[in-house]
Amino acid sequence: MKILQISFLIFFLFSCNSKTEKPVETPVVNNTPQITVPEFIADSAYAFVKAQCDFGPRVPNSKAHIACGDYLIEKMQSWADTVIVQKGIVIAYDGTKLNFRNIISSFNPQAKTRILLFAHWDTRPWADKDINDKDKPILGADDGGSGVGVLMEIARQLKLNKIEIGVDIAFFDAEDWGKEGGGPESEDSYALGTQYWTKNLHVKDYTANYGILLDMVGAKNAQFRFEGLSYERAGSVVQNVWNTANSLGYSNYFIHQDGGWVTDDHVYVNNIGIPSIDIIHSDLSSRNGFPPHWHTHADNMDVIDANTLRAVGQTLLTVLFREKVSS
Ligand code: AHN
Ligand code: ZN
Repeated sequence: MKILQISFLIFFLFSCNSKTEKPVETPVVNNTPQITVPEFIADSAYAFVKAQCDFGPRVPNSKAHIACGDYLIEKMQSWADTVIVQKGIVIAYDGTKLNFRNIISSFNPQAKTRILLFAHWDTRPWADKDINDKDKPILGADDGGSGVGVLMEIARQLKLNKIEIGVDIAFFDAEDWGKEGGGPESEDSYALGTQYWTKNLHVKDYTANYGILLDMVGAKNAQFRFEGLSYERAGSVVQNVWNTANSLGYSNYFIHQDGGWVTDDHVYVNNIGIPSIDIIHSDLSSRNGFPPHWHTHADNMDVIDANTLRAVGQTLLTVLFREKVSS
């Protein structure tokens, strides 16, 4: 009886074995399409930051501001499908009339799935955080120049490499003529160009799936942490961007940690229903949470590092090219 059982068992095992010895080749169906993400050329972005600084401080109502605006429009026209320039006057908290231009460039303007990337291109009229020459305008290599430089290189890459989704790149003006120190006067005193745009959209009924603001993304060893409103209103975008950065090896820049809350252009874009995040330099060792060069004359090309521009730019290009078109 036992022998019979064992021989059955052996037969059974053998028959199973013989089945697995020659497996039927079933073709592996790969539903994930191959995505190639273009390489972000950091030296190119660096040159775009320097080109802006070479105009001098880009303070509204100045010659350098006009000249740099013309340069940005010309460059974006050479890369994007459409460039719309919004021109007007906004009144600053101190009563100054600021001539502004918002420059909005689009790729695949007809596409339903859209991502909005934005940065401010004007620079602060004062160096109020400096100990010297407080009343002189800053160069704003990082605060203004860096975000625009990264987005220019992304625009250049989108011209060279077709993308399926729609991408809008907005350079907002008159961000940094704001009042420091709180109080009713400082409320809504920053981001005047963005505030204007949210009330006067460049395209009727414009919307985007989400938005990403770049603010001070060029300094050596910069760190980016979860900004409060970004996490509250667009937590999944924050996670996607930070996880993507980490997967590319940029975890020294993109830290999975809470930063502070910042009143910035993204506040107003969130207010019109486009969930938006702020990638902004966070410095835990400083009292205000910003890097030491912030609103000082040290914010010049010396603080800019191409490696930081690459970390941000390559992360964004990867996020864009992995985004799926919704039907
Ligand atoms: C305030 O200082 C209130 N918000 C920071 C916005 C800003 C200015 N980002 C760069 N410059
Ligand atoms: Zn600033």
